[in-house]
Amino acid sequence: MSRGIFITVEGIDGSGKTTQALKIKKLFETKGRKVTFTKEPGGTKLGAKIREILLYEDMNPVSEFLLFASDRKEHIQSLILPSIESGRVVISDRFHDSSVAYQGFGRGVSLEFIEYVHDKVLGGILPDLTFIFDLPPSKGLERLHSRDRIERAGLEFLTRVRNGYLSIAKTSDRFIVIDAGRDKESVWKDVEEEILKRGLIV
Ligand code: Z5A
Repeated sequence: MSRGIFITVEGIDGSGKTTQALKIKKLFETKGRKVTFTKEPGGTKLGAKIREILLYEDMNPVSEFLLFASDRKEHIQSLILPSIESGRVVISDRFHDSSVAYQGFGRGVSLEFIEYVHDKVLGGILPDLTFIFDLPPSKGLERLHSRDRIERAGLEFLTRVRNGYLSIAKTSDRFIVIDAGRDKESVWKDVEEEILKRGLIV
């Protein structure tokens, strides 16, 4: 059986990560791998309900983080771990690093608390590879026309989130920062090259 692989895509809203994640999925499928393509929030049935609350209700930043963590617990237990254990490639559009960047750096929730919950409550699972699609927030918002309350939080907030991503990118070699301000094909070239370079396709 092939080894399970866990890949996540991260970045501010409108960074183009979903577009690139779909290309990663296609690449692995072309090579005969079974892929679980999922997202946070909302990768499970319960998560879809949590997502509705998260995107449209105002709340305290700690409550917000704990709801993202509840969504993640369900996601890890019912989909991510079983898929990895059965040898699939799991591609998740957002995961733990979104909480660090948005709730931690963006909203000021204690980074130690976020890491504690991740390690002790959610089991501490981390991706093999995380692409951070880096883009100036003004460019991301232009692409999206601000659809929900998190996107509407504005430029200052998204700048903190972006800087948060760039700061955590220095902490582990699982992170790859990609300049997302270019056309889709140029971005994809870099993503594909990194996947091949890391020997994830055999
Ligand atoms: N959130 C959080 O705060 N904490 C957490 O722990 C987690 C999440 C897990 C989820 O929103 C929200 O939850 C998110 C963070 C927060 N903030 N907000 N809002 P979502 O799931 O609804 O959306 P999103 O994750 O932010 O992604 P998105 O809005 O779908 O955008 P994207 O994935 O970055 O981009 P895209 O869908 O690939 O592309 C967006 C548009 O740009 C589309 O029209 C593309 O055709 C276009 N595009 C893509 N690439 C390019 C390039 N290279 N050039 C030009 N145009 C492009």
